[in-house]
Formats: sequence, structure tokens, C-alpha cells
Amino acid sequence: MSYVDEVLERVIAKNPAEPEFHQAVKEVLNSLRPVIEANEEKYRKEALLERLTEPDRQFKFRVPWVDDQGQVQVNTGYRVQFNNAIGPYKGGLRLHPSVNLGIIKFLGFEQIFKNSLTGLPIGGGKGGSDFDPKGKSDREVMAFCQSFMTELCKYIGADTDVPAGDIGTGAREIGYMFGQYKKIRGVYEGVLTGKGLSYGGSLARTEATGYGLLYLTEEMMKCNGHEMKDKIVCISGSGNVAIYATQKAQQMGAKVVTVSDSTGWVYDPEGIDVALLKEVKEVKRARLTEYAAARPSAQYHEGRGVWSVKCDIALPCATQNELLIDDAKELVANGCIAVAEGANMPTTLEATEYLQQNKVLFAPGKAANAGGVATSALEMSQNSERLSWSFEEVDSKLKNIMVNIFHNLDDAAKRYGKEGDYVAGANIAGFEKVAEAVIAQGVI
Ligand code: NDP
Ligand code: 2IT
Repeated sequence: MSYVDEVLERVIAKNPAEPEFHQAVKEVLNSLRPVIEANEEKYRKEALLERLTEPDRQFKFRVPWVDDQGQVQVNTGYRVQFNNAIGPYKGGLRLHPSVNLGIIKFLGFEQIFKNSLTGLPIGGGKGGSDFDPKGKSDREVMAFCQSFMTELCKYIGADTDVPAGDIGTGAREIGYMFGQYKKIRGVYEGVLTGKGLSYGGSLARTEATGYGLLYLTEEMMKCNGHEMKDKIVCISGSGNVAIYATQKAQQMGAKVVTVSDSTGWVYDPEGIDVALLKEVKEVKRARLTEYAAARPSAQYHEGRGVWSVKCDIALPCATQNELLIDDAKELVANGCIAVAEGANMPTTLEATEYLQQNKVLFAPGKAANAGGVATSALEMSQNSERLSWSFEEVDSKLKNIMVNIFHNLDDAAKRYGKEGDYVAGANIAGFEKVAEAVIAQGVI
């Protein structure tokens, strides 16, 4: 049996009931086959793949807090420190009822390669909790965040592990967590990114994932003979990534006609009104029904359906496994040119293969959404030098990083005879640097 197959089998046997983690490992290891096969003896002896698929350590802890009725609630908190070969652990905190160890592990594993692709010195980690911020009062969210950080603060630090936002964790939650870290540890340091601008946050971090997604998409389109102007774009999600992806796509002259949330989706043939979307989602924290109610051109539909709308570019920006094989077939039948993942692993393996086989340009999340974490690393740099850069400076660095990522994965794919396979390109380019660093640092 090949080394890759052996490790895949072992990962599944050792980590039962973690299907998302298996999926992420399968995608990465399958596309690394040509690299591993070229160095099979060395990597096997080094147990390199075993070391990359086993987290450095993982924390799971109780998070008790008191709700507005005086009732004690108990959630579970997680932080997985996956790999710090090239820098301190770095990755977001997801607050969503679906969170479990397998989901945090898939996200942490992806983060290793994504962070490597940014070219910046950051390792891979991820955390979160099954707490649901939806429908909670600000006081309840604060109580949860303080309790969560009371435990998490033992394991993190500006040079050790630097968490940030993800689904359900935005500026409000980061603020409460930063306050509690400072209170307990007594240090004012850049231990979290995505902070408010008044206490060490970076300009353009809020916009970075969505903007970065469009910078990479534009470069991929350009290198394949297409431009963004007048393209019809379907976006899923209506959170941080989706909102700023919509904004940047429109700035590039494309028209975004859909967004969605966990209960339904909106089709707006006139183009999504970003100011209204921001008001509904960022200020009111309301459902998309409110967007549709305020916008005569918009139609609201219950359930899923974004990918049934004819488009040139599809940008899944909600969550994992939200673009399935039937959606991929519909996109291809409707003449879709490109899919770029704003979310982490939103496309199933089957749907990804189908899109690639049908010549749809496909940019995987670990490359396409790397602008968020890259700008987090820029926030860390600004915190270290105790300076703040202008919006334009951060945004132009972000754009450079995304264009470079695209060319790195394009080159890596070509080097291994897989031209145009950006999934393989991203995994190979991300892996090479981490593999070298792991081996150079010895058996630890
Ligand atoms: P937000 O919490 O801001 O928004 C998430 C959006 O996705 C919401 O519209 C939400 O709907 C929808 N959503 C979440 N879970 C589900 C679900 N199970 N089914 C259907 N819809 C769902 O999160 P972000 O925008 O920050 O994150 C979106 C994706 O991008 C995630 O995969 C995240 O890991 C990834 N990402 C985020 C980065 C960042 O910097 N924030 C960086 C890189 C990747 P509702 O409002 O109804 O819950
Ligand atoms: O998935 C991701 O890359 C993020 N949620 C952002 C992580 C970060 O540290 O900014």
C-alpha cells in the first residue's frame, strides 16, 4: 500500500466519527500524491504525514455561564493547536451549535496549509464552542466570552497562539474576549486579531477575507482570459465574508444577485444592496426576510437554492459542505466559469471533482479565503511595532499577497504536470514550506 493510503487509513481509524476531518485530510493527501511519491522513502522514515495529521495538542473544556433568567448554562470550548513549524498557532474561533472536535480539527488542519500559502510566519490552529450567539443578549454573549477566555487564556499568547474570528465570532465577541484576557493575564498584547480599531485592530481586517477572495478570483479569471466586469455572481452566506465579497465584486463591476443565511436566500436581479445588507446583518442581526421586505426587487426563498441561479461566478461564503454534487451539475449546466471558496471546505469532494472535470476554474478555500488570516498576520506585525498602517497600505499588501498566492499555486500545479488544478497547486505549495520546516526542526 502506498504511504498516502496507509496514512489515510490510519487517520480514519484513529479519529472515528470525525467525517469533516477525514474529508479535509483526504483532499490534501490525495493531491499531494505526486510530491509524496517522489520522496516516499524519506517522508515515510520521517513519519511526516503522521506528524502533520496529528495535532500538536488539543484542549477541550467546560464553559459555564449564567443566562438572563439566572439559569446556569454549560457549553464546551475547544482549541486545537495543530502545527507551529513556521510560526505561532493562528486561526479563528467558531461559535456555532454544530461545533465539535472533528470540525475544529478539519479547520485547524486546513489552516496549516492556508497560513503557509500566505507567505507569512504563522502556524495552524483553530478553536471555538457549541455556544450559539444567535438570539442571545449582549450580556449573555459577554458572560459566555468571559468564561470561555477564563480557560482559553492559559494556552494562548501573542507569540504562542493567536485566535481570531470565524462563524459567530465578530468584533463584539473579540472585544469581550480581549478584555477578559487582559484582566486575567495582566498583559496588553496582540493575543487576538480582528480587534476593534481603538484597541489594536488593523484597518481592512474586517473587509480582508471578502476582498481577498475577489483579488484572487480576479487574478484567476485574468490569467484564464476573463474579466470581472459585468459578470453575474452568486454568493452564499450573508456574514462577514459574504458581505465584503459582495462589496468588492461590485467595485470590480460585477453584479452579485444572491446571498443566503441558514434559513433562506435572496435573489435580487438588480444586484445586492450592500448598505441594506450590512444594516440587516451587522446592525440589526436580523434575518434576510428583512432585506427582502425593504427591497422591492428582491425575492426571498426558504431553504437552499443559491446555486440554481444562472451565474458566471459562484462564491460559496457560508459554511462547509454547502455546495453539493447536484449544485455543481446545475452550475455547469448554467455555464458557470469559476468557483472560488470564501468559506472553508464549502464544496464536497464529489462536487469539486465534477467542477474540475467540466473545466470550471476552481480556487480552493485555503487559497481563496487566505486574505483574512493574512491580514490578521499584518495586524500582529502592527501590534509588534506598536504602529497602525493606513487602510490603503494594508489593502495593497493584501492584494499583493492574494495575487502571489494565485501564482504560487498555479506554478506548483504546473511543476507537477497538473496545470489548472488549483486544488493540487494550493496543497502542494502550502505543504512544501511546512514539510521542510518540520523536518529541519527534528523529532519534537
Ligand atoms: P459569519 O458568522 O459572519 O457568517 C456566516 C454566514 O453563513 C451567515 O450568513 C450564516 O447564516 C451562514 N451559515 C453559517 N452556518 C450555516 C449553516 N450551517 N447552514 C447555512 N448557512 C450557514 O461567518 P464568516 O462570514 O466569518 O464565515 C463564513 C465562512 O468563511 C466560514 O466557513 C468561515 O470558516 C470562513 N472564513 C472566515 C474568515 C473570516 O475572516 N471571518 C476567514 C476565512 C474563512 P446565519 O446568519 O443564519 O447564521
Ligand atoms: O478560517 C480562517 O482563516 C479564519 N477564520 C481567520 C483566521 C485568522 O486568524 O484571522
